[in-house]
Parts: sequence; C-alpha cells; structure tokens
Amino acid sequence: ATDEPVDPAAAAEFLQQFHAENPSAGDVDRRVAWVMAEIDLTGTYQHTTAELAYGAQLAWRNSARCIGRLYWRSLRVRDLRAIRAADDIAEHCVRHLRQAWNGGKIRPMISVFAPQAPGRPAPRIWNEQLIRYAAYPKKDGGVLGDPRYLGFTDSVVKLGWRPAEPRGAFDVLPLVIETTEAGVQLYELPADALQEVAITHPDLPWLAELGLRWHAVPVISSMRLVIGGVSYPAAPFNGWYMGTEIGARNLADIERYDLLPEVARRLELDTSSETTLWRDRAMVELNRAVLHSYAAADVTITDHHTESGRFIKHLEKEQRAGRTCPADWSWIVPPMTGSQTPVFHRYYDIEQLRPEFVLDDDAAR
Ligand code: HEM
Ligand code: NRG
Repeated sequence: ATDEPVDPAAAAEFLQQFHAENPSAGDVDRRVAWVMAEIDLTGTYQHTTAELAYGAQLAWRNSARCIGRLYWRSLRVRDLRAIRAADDIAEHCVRHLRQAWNGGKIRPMISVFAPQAPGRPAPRIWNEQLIRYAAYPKKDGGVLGDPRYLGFTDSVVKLGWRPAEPRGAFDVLPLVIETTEAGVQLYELPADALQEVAITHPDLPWLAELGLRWHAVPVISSMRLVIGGVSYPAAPFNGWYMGTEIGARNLADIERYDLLPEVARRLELDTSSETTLWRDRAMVELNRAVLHSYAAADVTITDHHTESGRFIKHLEKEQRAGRTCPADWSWIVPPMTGSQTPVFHRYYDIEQLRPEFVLDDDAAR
C-alpha cells in the first residue's frame, strides 16, 4: 500500500545497525529520536547520504542469491532521490550505463531514485534489466530473440514501440518508465550506453558464424531497495557477469536461446542419445566462448571457479566479523560443474536480513 507510513521499528533497527557498524557517524539516540519525530509528522523520513550509501551496500551484503558479495563495500551509490520525472530518470539510467561500463573495467554501482512516500508514489522502471533483448513469435511456432521477454515485448509494442527492421535475435528493448505525472513512457538507449560483446571461440572459428552477442553490463532494474522501512522501487544496480549466467543459462536454457543443439550439431556430436553427454560437451564450449570473448574485448567477467573461491573467502570474512551470511544454495551453486566448486559442499544460513533487495512482482517483466 502506497499510503502506509514507515514502520518506526524498522527505521530504528536500521539506524542502530548503521551506527554500530559506523562508530564515527555520531550519536545514535539523537538520530533515532529525530527520525521518530519525522515519521510522526510526515509518515516517512529522509536518509542521510551516508545512511543511503551504507544501506545499499548492506542490501547487497544481504542478497542471499548473490555469489559476488566479497566486494560489497565497493558499491558506488548515486544519490538521485531528487529525480522523479520520467525523462530525467531515463537520462540518469543512460549515465549509469556509461559510468558502470567505464571502458570495459566495469564498476559495481546503484542509482537510487525517488523513494515511495505516503500519498506520493515513486517512479517505476518496468524493465527487468536496463538492457534486455526483445522476442518475437515466428510463423513456424518458434521465437526470434530472448523468449523470456515475449510478454514484455508484446506489452511495449502495444505501447507503441516499433522495432527497427529487419528484426533480429538481439534487438535491445526500450526503457519503460512509469510516473504518476506522465504515465508510461518509452525511451530508446543511445548506442554509447549499449555496450555488447560478440561471441567467438578461442579455437572453433565457426562459433562466430552463429552471430551470438551479449550485453556487457547486467543492470537489474526490477528490484525494490528497502532500507530502514523506506522503499526505493527505482534503484537499478549492477556488478559484472559470471560467465555461466550467459553461457549456461541465457544462451543455453531450453526456455531461453536454447543453443546447445545447434552447438552440438556444429561440433558433430552424437545427439541420438543423452548418454553421449552432448549437452554437457556443447555447454563447456559455449562457456569457453563467453569467457574468451569478454576477456578478448577487455570487458570484466569472472568464471564460476574463481567466483566460488571468492565467495568462500567472503563467508570467512563475515564469520570473522561476527556476522552470519545468509545464502541460498540453489542460487549460489553455479549452473555447471557445481560439485567442482567449494560452494557446493556445505550448508548456509538462510534467514533473510535487512536492508534488502525485494523482487516486485507487480512490475511488468
Ligand atoms: C544474483 C553474481 C554484483 C545483487 C547474482 C547471481 C550471480 C551474481 C551469479 C545469480 C544470478 C542468477 O542465477 O540468475 C554477481 C557478480 C557481481 C555481482 C559476479 C560482481 C560484482 C551484485 C551487486 C548487487 C548484486 C552490485 C547489488 C548491489 C544481487 C541480487 C541477486 C544477485 C539481489 C539476486 C537476483 C534475483 O533474485 O533475481 N549475482 N553479482 N549483485 N545479485 Fe549479484
Ligand atoms: N542472471 C542475470 C543477472 C542476475 C544478476 N547477476 C549479476 N548481477 N551478475 C543475467 O542477466 O544473466 N550483478 O549485479 O552483477
């Protein structure tokens, strides 16, 4: 409900944590008393810039599905709480993409737009990520593009989007931004904000002929950042890719680009029986291609073995700091060769901590 006042207990809990972890931040009792009065008067309160920045870092640290959390303190936080008009949000999303791209040396970053407040709905970004590929139904019953976005593509076409012709398998969708002032508006991303990597293989030249590509930066834009009871529904964030996200899921899932049969055919594998493990063999080559292509283009990427090792290091650091680190095994374990990584062979704390990123299911996807 958009008119609910902020829960004072959630606010106090966050302020206590912020001050406990940042002893130089001043007197916590004074700050809590101020915030309680502010909630009484206005139904909400304003985070200081330091509270916002640390709150966003904590939300990352608390993301149980994320294997990349070793660097949670390095998150750059863009304080854009004053921005609420759709045109300005679109422009700042473009700047986010440019700054996060950083010539290929990707910077983990979050842009925090106007929060939800009683009687004042926040702006919303409908896209699941700032860069995603459209999908079009084909006459033969197949799909051109990323089937995950069939419904989203259909919605934006109904809102007036006309994809450039000829249509392709990697047409970038427009930004869809909703505000109470202007309703739903569409924005095309400019080319310099839209960095992509063409997929080639270190020793299989034919792989380039498949014409595969993927975007350099994953910027999740459909999750609400919640800090001390305050909701920021528009708060797109990014890190960099782990290769398996692209090579073992986006390009490989049967419900996505489903490319393993084609790769296996080109490798001349025997696909007549599952026991030949043609899927497994094709998946390895596709993942080698992804890691090779990003590295060759000087775009930050990580492999699942290295990243699993870093995550174990993160768990040890958190334990030494006297904190629990919630983790969701089914998301942390990489989607290929899981049992070869150390994250496979253990259990994790599972309680959800706050601040947090929450999936908004009322956002269109
Ligand atoms: C999920 C890696 C940065 C928050 C994930 C997943 C991976 C990953 C592999 C699982 C995705 C999937 O299976 O679809 C990384 C790497 C990073 C990074 C390598 C490099 C720095 C970040 C940052 C944030 C973040 C900067 C937030 C500030 C999350 C969240 C999820 C997630 C909330 C769960 C998404 C969902 O529920 O759909 N990350 N991440 N990650 N990550 Fe990270
Ligand atoms: N699997 C999704 C992205 C999910 C989050 N992964 C990250 N996040 N690496 C995909 O696009 O394939 N991040 O903030 O870096």
